[in-house]
Amino acid sequence: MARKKIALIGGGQIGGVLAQLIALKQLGDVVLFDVVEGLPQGKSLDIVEASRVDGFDISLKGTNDYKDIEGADLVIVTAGLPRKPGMSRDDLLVTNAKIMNTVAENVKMYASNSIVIVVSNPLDAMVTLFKKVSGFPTNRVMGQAGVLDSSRFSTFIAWELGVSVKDVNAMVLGGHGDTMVPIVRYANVNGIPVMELLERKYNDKAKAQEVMAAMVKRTKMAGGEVVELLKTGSAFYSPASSSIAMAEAIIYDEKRILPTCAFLNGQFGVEGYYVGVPAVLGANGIERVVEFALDSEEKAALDNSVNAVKSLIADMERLGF
Ligand code: TXD
Repeated sequence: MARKKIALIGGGQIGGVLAQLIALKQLGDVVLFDVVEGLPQGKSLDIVEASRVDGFDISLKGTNDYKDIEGADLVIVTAGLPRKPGMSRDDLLVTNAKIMNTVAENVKMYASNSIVIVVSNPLDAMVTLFKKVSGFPTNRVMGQAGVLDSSRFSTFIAWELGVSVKDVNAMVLGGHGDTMVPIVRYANVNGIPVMELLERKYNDKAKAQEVMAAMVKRTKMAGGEVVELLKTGSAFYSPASSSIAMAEAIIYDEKRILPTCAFLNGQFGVEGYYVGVPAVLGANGIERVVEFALDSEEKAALDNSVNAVKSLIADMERLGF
């Protein structure tokens, strides 16, 4: 069986880690594209020179020429500027929209049958723009945000409860901004509700709620927390790992239910917008969106997040994209 061809558009921090993870997992052959001369070539060479040590056989090619992505099965887009301290994701809108426009045109030209995972910020707007410019069907264009936001939430829960993070299931829905919606009601440790475990730990319902509220808040601000520490850019290891989880679900046709920035056609009461929701990922990309009943508080939080996405898209359209 021929190996999959994976094109990474953007050879910066996330792009480099993506290339290395794909190599280590032998997920497919990699073409790493960037506009900066030498950067993708240098990173590819550096990674491949560890192939004997790590024991992988895939091919890695760094390039500044879109032609090299020809026929890619999967494309992961991280091209665009990251945040600096004090910036919101939305501050990146104009610059990254220009970049995404070019990226989408070229992916359409050279890899018109590919499945695309967009990672660049502001995420919900960049996925929407990619879909619009490429004209690809909605099952083949998705965004990565929820896998990372959910992993952050799960990590904080595991630390708080002193349990393995492998046993924590927690999901974050909505847009990839400060209005994101961590779903507390269904957060569990091997099926046991996290709220029950917190109440038992503190023997105090109010205290348990306070601790959960702090974890929810930290989850929403987690990207900014890393930006403030790094000062020169934003998170890149965890966004890369999260994108790879989605890529694996698609390449291996796993049918995993992952929180995905997906185009909604009425699901969750949303019509015609990209929003983070649980979706089945498999060989056809987004195979279906998984709906479930939200309580009134969750519904209000999701509506609020959807409104933030809508105003971001309206801003982008006003700017001519
Ligand atoms: O979970 C998520 N979705 C995210 C998203 C979590 C963290 C960061 N996220 C966003 O991903 C971040 O806000 C940025 O918009 C992207 C990429 O973040 P990264 O940390 O990798 O940024 P870098 O290191 O600046 O890399 C971006 C690369 C850089 O090498 C540029 O030269 C390149 O993008 N670039 C381009 N590549 C291709 N085509 C064009 N036009 C282009 N312009 C710049």
